[in-house]
Amino acid sequence: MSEIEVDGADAEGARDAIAAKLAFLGVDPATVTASPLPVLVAEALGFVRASGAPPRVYFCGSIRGGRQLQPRYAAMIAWLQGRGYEVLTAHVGRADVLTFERATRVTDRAIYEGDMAWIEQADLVVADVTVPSLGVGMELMRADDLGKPILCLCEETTSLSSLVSGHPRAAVVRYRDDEDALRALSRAVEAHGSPASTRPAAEMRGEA
Ligand code: 6K6
Repeated sequence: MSEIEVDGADAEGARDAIAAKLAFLGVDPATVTASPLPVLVAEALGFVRASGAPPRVYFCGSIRGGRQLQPRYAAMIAWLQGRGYEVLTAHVGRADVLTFERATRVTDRAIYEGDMAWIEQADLVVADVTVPSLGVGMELMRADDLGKPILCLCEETTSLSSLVSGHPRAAVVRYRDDEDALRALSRAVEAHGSPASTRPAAEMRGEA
C-alpha cells in the first residue's frame, strides 16, 4: 500500500498528474482509494469505522424485567439485520439469553462494561419499552448522555414512564400488535435515515 500526493490547487492538473504516476507505476486506477494512508491504517486497526460500514444499532429490550416479548424483540432485530443494520445486542432477542447468561457465568460488572462500550459504538439506539426494565431505562439515559438518536417503541396501551414519554430527545412510537410493531419500526428507522444524521425526534415519530 502506498500514497500519492501532488502539489498545487489545480484539481484537474492534480488528477492528470496522479493518472500519469499510476500509469508509470502500472497501477490500475480502479484499485485506488481517495482516503489518506493514516485513515486506512486507523480503519484497519479498528480505531475508526470504515466508510460504508453498516450502521450500528444498540437494541434494548427487557431481560430480567421479563421475557414475555422475546419473540417480538427477535423479529425486530431480524428486521434490522435484514435491512443491513449491524445489531450490537442481538442476544436481547434470543430465547435462551437467561440460560446462556447462567451457563457463561458472565458477571454483572462485565455485562455493564460491555453494554456501556456498545452504546458508545452505536449510531442509533432502538428500545422496545413495552415491558418495564431498569436496565433499558439506564441504557436510554446513557444513550442520551452520549447524544445518540433514540427510538422507543411500545404497545398502544403501555403505561409508559413520563421520563420516557416526556423525554425531549426520544422518539416514542406506539404500535398495535406484532405486525404493526415492524411497520412502526420500519417507518421510524427510515425517518432516521442516514446513521450519521440525528434527525429530530418529531420526525422519527412521523410528525414532521
Ligand atoms: C451474555 C450473553 C447473553 O446474555 C448475556 C448476559 N446478559 C446480558 N448481556 C448483555 N446485556 C444485557 C444482559 N442482561 C441485560 N442486558 C442489557 O440490559 C440489555 O442490553 C437489555 O437491553 C437490558 C435489559 O435490562 P434488564 O434490567 O431487563 O435485565
